[in-house]
This record gives sequence, structure tokens and C-alpha cells, in this order.
Amino acid sequence: MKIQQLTPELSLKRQLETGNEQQLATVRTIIADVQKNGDAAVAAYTEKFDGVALSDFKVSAQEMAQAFAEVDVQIIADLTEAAQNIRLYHEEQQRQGFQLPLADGSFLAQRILPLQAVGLYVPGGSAAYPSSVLMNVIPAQVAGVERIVIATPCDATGKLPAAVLAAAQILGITEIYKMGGAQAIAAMAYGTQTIAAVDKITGPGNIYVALAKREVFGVVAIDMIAGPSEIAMIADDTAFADEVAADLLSQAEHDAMACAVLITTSETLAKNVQIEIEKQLVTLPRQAIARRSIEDFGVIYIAQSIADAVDAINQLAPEHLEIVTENAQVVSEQIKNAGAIFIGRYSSEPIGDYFAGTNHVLPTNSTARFASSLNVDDFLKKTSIIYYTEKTWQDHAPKIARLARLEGLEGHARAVESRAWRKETI
Ligand code: HSO
Ligand code: ZN
Repeated sequence: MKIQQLTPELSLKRQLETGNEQQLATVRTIIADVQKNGDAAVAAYTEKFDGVALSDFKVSAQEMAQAFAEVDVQIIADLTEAAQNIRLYHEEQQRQGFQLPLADGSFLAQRILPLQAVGLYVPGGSAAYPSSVLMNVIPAQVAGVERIVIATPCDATGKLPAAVLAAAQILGITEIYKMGGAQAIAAMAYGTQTIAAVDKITGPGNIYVALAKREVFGVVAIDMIAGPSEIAMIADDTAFADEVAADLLSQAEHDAMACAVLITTSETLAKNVQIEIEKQLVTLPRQAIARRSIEDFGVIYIAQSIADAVDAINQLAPEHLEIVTENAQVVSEQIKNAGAIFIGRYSSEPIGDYFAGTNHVLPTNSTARFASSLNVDDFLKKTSIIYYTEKTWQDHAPKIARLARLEGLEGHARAVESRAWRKETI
């Protein structure tokens, strides 16, 4: 991991895979086919890409029970406890609408309602994370979403990872379809003969899933197009190099495109972290991935002061920030741009990935400047409500008509005035 002096122009930006023309063309063909041919198209693509001919995409109650029984009881207990923590944190985000009284019994209101149906995409293979099932489903449940669907590709024998099904079972999710890729996104967005369409699609996926989500956006809502994981750390000479290195590697192991950055005021720590990274990489099972991430995107920056480090972080807007310094809490209050902040030595990043209760779906690629973690609001919508009595209407109609005529919209003016003649004749 290279060591560099902290410079004012910092950036986490990587050349992200945005897909090429051909991938986009493939995705568009698949979506159009699913839109036209429904289940038959989904079945054909599942056979082509996942290597299995399915007569029914839906996971049966028997498969669910079997998966649950396959998973270690301790793991079930851990997932259950994590789910409780996530629920508690997200329940704090619940909110009520409001009613704003106006004169004469008139009022304005905001009604907050859950989306009716949402679909969660769970990627296949080694990226099928049970923790992500919890992180996507629980905010939707807390919001009050009635129908929550999961789509995830199966292996060539038609099986799904037991732990993913167990996580769904713990949450009471029963509508799970064995389908992946762009065909799954299209099926959830447009519906098929057997799968009813949803209103919003969340969850990570490969480039085809990301492109498909972009394509169906507008027909349905989507969460975000999440990029590879990022971790930034601010540390001073109170931090221990082995702990800092371990936390940096925890995110580097996600993806060769993941990004781990340390900003420190201590040259000794910088050197020791560099040594520790090499030492720990050797025994890491995902060494190849983590090494590429560290070599291509990992940097240790030497800062003149913690204030300089804070400025740099606010510019980077990383997905995760760990602060391991003296007075870490005070330092954390100066951070304006970060998806999630982990304060002090004992708040290692994976705590947030799995257990504390905060959401691990977080804004990447500096989007923490304007975006938030997945949260209950992502599954709610707000309806505006207007109630004017006759008197309030009468008091304000002339102003409204004037504003309408100012915009050249005579029809608007006439509409608001159209109640006048009846009033006079009644
Ligand atoms: N750190 C990832 C989430 C995750 N970690 C899932 C482990 N499992 C988000 O950047
Ligand atoms: Zn992680």
C-alpha cells in the first residue's frame, strides 16, 4: 500500500464499469422479450444463463423449511439478533404525516403511505449475502410495505443458498423467485403471467442487473446503483497498526475495485500499517481480490493535522469512515460527507455490515455528498392533501386567478373562478 503526502485535490473516483454498448443492447433485448413473452422468456433466459430449466420460479414452502433446517442453529440465532437490531434502528426512522390547519376549518395535510410492493434483488454466487437480505427487507417492513418479493438466481441444480432463504424465513418473506440478471429485473418491473409487478426494485447486482435497473427506472423506482465498497480511516498515533490494517482489508476483500484509504498524522503508524497489510494479506482467503484493490486503489496519506484529514474526508465523501484518534467523537462531529461513521477503536466497520442495526446499503463514489443509506423513507411516499372551505376559496380565488393569468393559463383562472356564479345563484 503506497504512502503519500496528503494533497488538497483528493478523489476516490475510480473508472467504474458503466457497461458497453453491447451489454446495454443485450439488456434491452431481454427486457423487451420479458415484457412481451413473460414467464416463457424468463424461463428461456434462466435456462441459458443459469443452466437450469424451471417449470416454476417460486421457491416452495418445503424448500424454505429445508434450507432453514440446513443452516446452523447458532447462525439462525445470530441472524435473528442482527435482524432485531436492524429493526430497532429503523423503527426510529418511522414518521407520521401532518395536518396544517388553515383559517375557517380549511387544512393542508401530508399523508405518508408505504409503497405497496417492492422487489429485492439478491445476486448469486459468492455475493449472495444473507446480511443484505436483512438490510433491504427490514426497512421495507418497518415502512409497512405489504408485499415484499425476492428475486435471486439459482445454481444449475435449481438450488438457492440456504443462508439466504433462512434470512428470508426469519423475516417472514415467502415470495421468492429463482431468477436473476436483467430478466429478473424486467419480470419484477413489468410483471409476468405468474409474477405481479412491483413498485420499486432495490438491491445490488452485476453490470447486467445495474443496466437493467437503469432501464426500468421510471416504470418502477430503484434504490441506487451501488458501486464497490469503500473505507476511509482517520487515525493518529493512538491507533494500532494491526487493527487499522485489518479494517482496511475488510472492505478491500469485497472487490478488486473496492477502495481502502487511510489518512494519518503519524508517519510511524503509516509505515506499520503498510507492513501489517502485507502480513495480513498473505493469510487472507480472498487475498487475490484484496491485493488488487489495495494495489490499485489503496493509499495511506500523511496529513499535517487532523483538521486537514477531516477536510480531505469531506471532499472524498466515502461510503464508510472510521475515526481512530484521540477525541474521536469530537472529530466525528466535523464530518459532513460520509455514508456511515464508525467512532473509536471498538467500532470496526463489519459491526455495521452485520449487526449494529444501521444499514449497510450506503452511498458510494462520493455520492454521500447528497445521498443517504437505505432507510425507511425509501419505502414510503407522501401524498399532499388540500381542503379549502368556501370561505377560504373566496378569500384567495382572485389571487390564484391572477397568478394563473400571469402564466397565460386562462383555463386555470376560469377553473378556480368557476364556483363563483353558482354561489351567486344559490
Ligand atoms: N460492506 C458492504 C456490505 C457487506 N459486507 C455485506 C459484508 N456483507 C457494503 O459496502
Ligand atoms: Zn462489507
